[in-house]
Amino acid sequence: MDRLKEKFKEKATPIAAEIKEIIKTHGDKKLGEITIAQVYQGMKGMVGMVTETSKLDAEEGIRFRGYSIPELRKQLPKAPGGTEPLPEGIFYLMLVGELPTQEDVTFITNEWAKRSVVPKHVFDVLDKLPVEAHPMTQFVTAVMAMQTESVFAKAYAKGINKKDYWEYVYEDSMNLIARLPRVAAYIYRRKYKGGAHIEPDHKLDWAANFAHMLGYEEFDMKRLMRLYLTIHADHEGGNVSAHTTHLVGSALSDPYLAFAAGMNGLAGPLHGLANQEVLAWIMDLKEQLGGGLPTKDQIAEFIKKTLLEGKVVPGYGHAVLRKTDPRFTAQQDFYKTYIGHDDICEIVQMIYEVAPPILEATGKIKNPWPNVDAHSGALLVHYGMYEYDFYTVLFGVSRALGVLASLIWDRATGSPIERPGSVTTDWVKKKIASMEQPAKA
Ligand code: AMX
Repeated sequence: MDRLKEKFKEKATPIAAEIKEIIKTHGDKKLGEITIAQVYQGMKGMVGMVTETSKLDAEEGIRFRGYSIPELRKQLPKAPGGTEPLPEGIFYLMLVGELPTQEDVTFITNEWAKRSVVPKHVFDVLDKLPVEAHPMTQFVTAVMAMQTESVFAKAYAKGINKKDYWEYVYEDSMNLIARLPRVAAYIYRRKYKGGAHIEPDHKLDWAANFAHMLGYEEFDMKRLMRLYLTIHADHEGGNVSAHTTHLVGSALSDPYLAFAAGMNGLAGPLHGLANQEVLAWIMDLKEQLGGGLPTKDQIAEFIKKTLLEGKVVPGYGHAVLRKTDPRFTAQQDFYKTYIGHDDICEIVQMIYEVAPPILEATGKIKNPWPNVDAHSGALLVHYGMYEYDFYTVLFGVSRALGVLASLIWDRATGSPIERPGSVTTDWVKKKIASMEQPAKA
């Protein structure tokens, strides 16, 4: 058993026993009430699952195992000469529940390098897809093609003891995370760089090697990639990609199947595809105004026009957050610290000043503040990655860290198949009538 797996086992075994005890002793205690609005409107605010890796606060934003993003930018281990955290560190933190040492992250970097070989048939499958296929379609297809490698699926077919599930899910998750940058870079180079692929450089950390395989050798892009892959990793359990991975995994579908399902959700414009939508929206704004830097008044008019057309302003709003997303703030800080001036990033700052009061004035948008996607594309464009329909793949590579760490926890704690109840409108109407009866009597 490798040292990370050993450490996880040490942590998870007593917690799994504790959870069993909590269910036995306190299982009938109530955590809240369910309203009709929640049932019809996406179950917002309804506690429905346990996710150990991170917890979202509506006002403060995300905390990973209790640590905020500013804390993690300071406290997680860095690459030599680096200033941003290594994503290996946030994976360790989410999986183990403790801040890693430099040695812990080096172990993960080496482990992922060892596990990173992608079977040839995956590239063959990608090569058969039309190059125009959306990068997320290609990404999910590649993950599905890699499912042939699932050690969980093979072991399950032979027959395994329930208590050992997590070990195989750990192996699949580590292999999958190790291979995703290679697959994503292959898609990028195939689609936008005429198929001129770049071999991995295993002397580099996971994020820097990813930047290298994408074709970006500058120190600054590697630094951005480390931050990007850290802050997109997890956002508690109820978001579409995390919840889908958890749900599909609950049927004991292996990590490849579960993660691919989650990625299909990330590919939706209200979720992870919003980062591409933001850039498309800004480019459209620039084009309609004849290029150059727009004024704040022009931006305000463009926002109002978007709303009048019945479209969403991408990068703004959130199902849980009610303040500026700290992932937005971290990227804004990166811009101010390392870039200083860039036209697209300046437009992002101007939108941040102009959009919230306009969105608030609609009276219906619950959160008028920017989310993570409002800033990410502008930084990527600054370093030369103009192909914005690729951005969600970067998000997906990062999201693997959180949802797969959670999947390992699900299997280690004996989380069962998920099966919430559903009702019909007829049922709801009858329920309302029965609730109103005593009041009328
Ligand atoms: N622009 C225009 N309208 C918006 C809006 C926005 N940015 N955000 C919310 N609204 C609208 C909703 O569409 C809804 O309209 P309706 O009543 O006519 O159906 C109304 O305001 C109330 O919505 P809400 O309760 O405030 O939000 P929600 O929980 O239903 O949805 C979200 C949350 C993120 C999908 C929504 O804010 C949105 O569509 N934002 C733009 C897309 C985006 O940036 N998504 C990325 C989110 C982060 C991520 O997952 N990566």
